[in-house]
Amino acid sequence: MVYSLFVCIFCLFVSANSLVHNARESDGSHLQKRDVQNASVAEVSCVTPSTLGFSSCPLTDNAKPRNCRHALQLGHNVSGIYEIDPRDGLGSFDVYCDMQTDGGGWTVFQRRKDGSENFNRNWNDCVKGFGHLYGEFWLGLDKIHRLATSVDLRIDLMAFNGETAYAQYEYFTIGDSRSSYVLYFGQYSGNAGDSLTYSRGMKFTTSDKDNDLSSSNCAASHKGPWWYKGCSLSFLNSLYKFGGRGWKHVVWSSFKGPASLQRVEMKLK
Ligand SMILES: [Ca+2]
Repeated sequence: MVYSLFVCIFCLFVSANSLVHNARESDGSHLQKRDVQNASVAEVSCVTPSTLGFSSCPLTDNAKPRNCRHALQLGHNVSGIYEIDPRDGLGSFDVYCDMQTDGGGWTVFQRRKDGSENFNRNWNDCVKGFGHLYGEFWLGLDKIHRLATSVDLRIDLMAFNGETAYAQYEYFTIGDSRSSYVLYFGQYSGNAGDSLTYSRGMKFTTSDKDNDLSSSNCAASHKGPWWYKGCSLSFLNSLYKFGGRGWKHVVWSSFKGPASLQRVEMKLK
């Protein structure tokens, strides 16, 4: 009798808690729905980390950030992998967001840091992307095209002696596949020197697709795909080698001449 009574009280306790929990859930979804209905544009500011915590925010498709800058505006200020949707009807994908450098909000599309990934890839690999977002990677020309819509390009560089520098370009844009991802951007700023303006207006070249202005294939001779003219002053997709020197290595010539670099990140905001 006493045992039954105890079980019954326990059941009531669980049921009551469950009701409260369900009420909270339906409140939450109701609020979310109302927010979606009231939104004047196709984006919804979901519950931010400052109110309920990062993981408690169930993102609808419309609430996915458009890019890392948008993710930062939504309150996500920790560097890491985020699912973004550029709202171009082509769907969402994962990117690495740098939320520290220069105010954060940078969508990283290339990283070299330890030589673990082979960057001397063919055209299809460069279009689709390769590598790991926490390690070395190339996001892929199709995705870079979707993100590079007259935004700032920042290139962070570190030499093997630990010295750092950066180059930044405004209005960074690359064309689509029909243009062979032609490269456009505006003014340079920074302290690494300008090793990219030489490549302005150039198409992307890989060892199996020669779009450069040289009689040879610059990607083949410099061991890495890039926006070559005839050929280049920067080789950020070429061979990674500690102590390496020469124009077949990870080089930004106005920073350390032909000396191979220890770390590179290319990012957009
Ligand atoms: Ca050529």
